[in-house]
Amino acid sequence: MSGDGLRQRKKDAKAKKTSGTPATKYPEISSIKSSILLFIAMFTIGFLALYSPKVAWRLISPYFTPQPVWEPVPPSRGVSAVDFSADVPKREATVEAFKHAWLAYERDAMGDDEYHPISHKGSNLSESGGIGYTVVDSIDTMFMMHLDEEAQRAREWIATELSFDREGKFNTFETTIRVLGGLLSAYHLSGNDPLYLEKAKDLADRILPVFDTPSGLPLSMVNLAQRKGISDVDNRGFVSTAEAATLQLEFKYLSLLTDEEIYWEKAEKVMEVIKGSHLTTGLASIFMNPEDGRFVLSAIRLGSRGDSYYEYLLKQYIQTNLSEPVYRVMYDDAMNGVLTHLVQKSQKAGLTYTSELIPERSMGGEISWRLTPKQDHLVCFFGGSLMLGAITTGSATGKVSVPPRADELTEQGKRDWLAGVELIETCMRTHDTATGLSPEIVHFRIPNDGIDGSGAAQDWYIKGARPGEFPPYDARYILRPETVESLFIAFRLTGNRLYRDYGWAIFESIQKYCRIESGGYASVVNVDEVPVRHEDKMETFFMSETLKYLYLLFEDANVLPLSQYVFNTEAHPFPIFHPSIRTGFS
Ligand code: DMJ
Repeated sequence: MSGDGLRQRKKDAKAKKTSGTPATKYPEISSIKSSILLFIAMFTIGFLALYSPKVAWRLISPYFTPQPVWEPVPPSRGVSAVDFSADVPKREATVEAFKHAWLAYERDAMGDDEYHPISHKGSNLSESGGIGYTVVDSIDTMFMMHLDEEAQRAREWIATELSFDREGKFNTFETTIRVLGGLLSAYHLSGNDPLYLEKAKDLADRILPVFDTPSGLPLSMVNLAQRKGISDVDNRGFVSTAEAATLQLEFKYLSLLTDEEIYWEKAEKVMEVIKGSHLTTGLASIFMNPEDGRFVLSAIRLGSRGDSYYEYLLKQYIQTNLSEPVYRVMYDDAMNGVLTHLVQKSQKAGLTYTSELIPERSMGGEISWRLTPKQDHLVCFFGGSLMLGAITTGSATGKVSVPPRADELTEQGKRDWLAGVELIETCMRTHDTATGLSPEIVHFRIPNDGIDGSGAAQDWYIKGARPGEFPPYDARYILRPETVESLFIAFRLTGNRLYRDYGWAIFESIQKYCRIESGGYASVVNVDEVPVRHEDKMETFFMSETLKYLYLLFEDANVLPLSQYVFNTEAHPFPIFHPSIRTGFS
């Protein structure tokens, strides 16, 4: 240490000796003061405990209730956090898998909406011909994977064969997220090839009439040739909440690209109607009535028909660069409702999972809600979504670290982040099956559920699975992407190698049990049975989502960064933008 440094230390020590506060100068006075303060505090708490025990407990409980420890990510198995560069061999393995799927489809069923890899056949959603369901859903994955020749052939088909002048009942939501979303993303990633925007506009114009209802909520189906909305008679004309509220990213981006406000207005109106329906708990039932714009008494869940409603609340806020606070309010309300009412802990291992609320009407007409410990595979998008939400609406400081530090998040942000991390762990536990694939639906054990303990050794089980009988619907794996979607987000937000390891394990299981030797991939009917039995179908989201998220998990994180892109619910990335003229409703 230099002489100057030593002199400074001596000065500091002297200053400390002489500059104490009055209390430290006269310790006896200080201790009398402390005693008086302690007495007043004890007296106040004693008084409150007698007359208002709740208030007293609120004051003292933080000192007695253990506070959750901030552990932002689960520990990597023996490996510390890694950098974000590509894991090239694993990334390239996903490209090979994509080619195995695509080339078989192209060989057997080019242009058909869906592919059946075992019978080597294609099929269409309507008898009047395909609408490019598989081709359009896959093309942006080809751009990302630099499969230029495949992308060129897909473009050729779109240019020469694709027509939306098709009679038949097409699902409004599926057509929007897969085909409109795919075209818009292809437009952006191709460097604005006008073909894709032209097709996107043609399709959107055919879909628009679905919004012409008394409330502005869309009808579930559309006849693209007639440009006419069609009621879903199977569901009494109701539209599911996820379907109504998962069109907005696509229509708003189209509005930006074409400078035509009609797309924006129609999509945003839906959100205004939902907000106006007064969701006191922030939770949304899974059906709404397009006639009056109200919620219909029906289940509340994060699974089918509910899932992407919650996803798009957050993503609409992100899409317009956090410039529309109404979505932040709606999202935060929804998360408060979900975390309070739906998120549960399992009995033995304390796994975080989500339940469903099922309405029941008594003979006297009174309604009560039954909590059911059922979790769809679809819910597994929610772990990553919660983490993304935590650093977005739960950020206390604006920009947060990777992974975020406790002091960078609000209390709600910390709550959501931890729940997201835990939910991903739970989803990974549902992969603890004979195939390493997770089932379509799991149930968690609750007291008095009447389940034979030997049939459910772990905290969750597949309902209705009986030895010797055909597997129930719940036991299937249909090539869904939700868990790997969450792993991709979690890796980008933490840099934790564990998430890549998890993703690789799932990819290996898919390779082992879903890959069809002659080409393509198929669903398995029971994830807990080896050798597997296949179902002859390769869902379009396998190439558009599952393989894309796996590819991006192993790709350099500078590619499509989450700070610049928002992924639609079918994994089609759109750039984040700042809207110049429109403002959200309030
Ligand atoms: C996809 O079509 C979309 O992610 C949708 O939101 C629901 N899930 C399927 C894939 O599982």
